[in-house]
Amino acid sequence: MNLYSKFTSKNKKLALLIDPDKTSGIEAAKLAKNAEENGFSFIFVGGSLVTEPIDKLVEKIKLSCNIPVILFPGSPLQLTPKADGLLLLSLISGRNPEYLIGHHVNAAPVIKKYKLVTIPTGYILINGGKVSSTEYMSNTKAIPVTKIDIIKSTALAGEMLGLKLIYLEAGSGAHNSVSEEIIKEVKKTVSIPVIVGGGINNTKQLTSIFNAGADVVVIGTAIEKDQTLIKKLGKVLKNKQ
Ligand code: 1GP
Repeated sequence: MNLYSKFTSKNKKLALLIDPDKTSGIEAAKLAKNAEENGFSFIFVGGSLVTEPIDKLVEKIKLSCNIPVILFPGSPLQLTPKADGLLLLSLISGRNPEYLIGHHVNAAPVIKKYKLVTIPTGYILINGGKVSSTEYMSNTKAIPVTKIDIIKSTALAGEMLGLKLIYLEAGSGAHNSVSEEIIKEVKKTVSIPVIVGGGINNTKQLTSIFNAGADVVVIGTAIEKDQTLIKKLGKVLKNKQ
């Protein structure tokens, strides 16, 4: 099965996000194993600002689990051939050319050399109730939650441009996760899989986000704070299959 088909499969999917600056290699390996045992489909690795080398971290995660380890990079410095693939993010909610195509030009030869499987992803930042690291680091604005037509058109334009996934991002540690209404509307608008992340802290939120139509849900901060959440989130996932 190729990597992209793991995103397009009908079943609901959970991804654990590991930020290399917040989690050591040993800890990341333990979390990844736990996530796999509880039905998670992917481990995403990345962050807005990563100062630790990610090679060794990815290597350690790979030794502890068999689910795909996918780079979710905040910058072209966060690349390693050790990963199974890469979400090649284009920040289509923003108007900063560096995050739309500039960094990609720098990264492309390295990605080719590393033979990384890439999945072109339309990354849409939606206001999560506070200024997110993504917003600050990318020097772009998040789309206001009330501008649902703009969010839908952005996702549709991404699909028409040939992007293969839409990622609705409220920002890591967001006060408000992406609303059910936004997820429902985007799902009605595009036919590619929709990933949702940012500020998801509990099973109730996860259930409503899955019910709204999210194909993949990404959780990082809440699990960093409470690892017992992995099992609880896994149970929600099981009930959805
Ligand atoms: C951030 O969507 C991810 O890019 C996950 O967010 O850390 O808030 O779970 P959290």
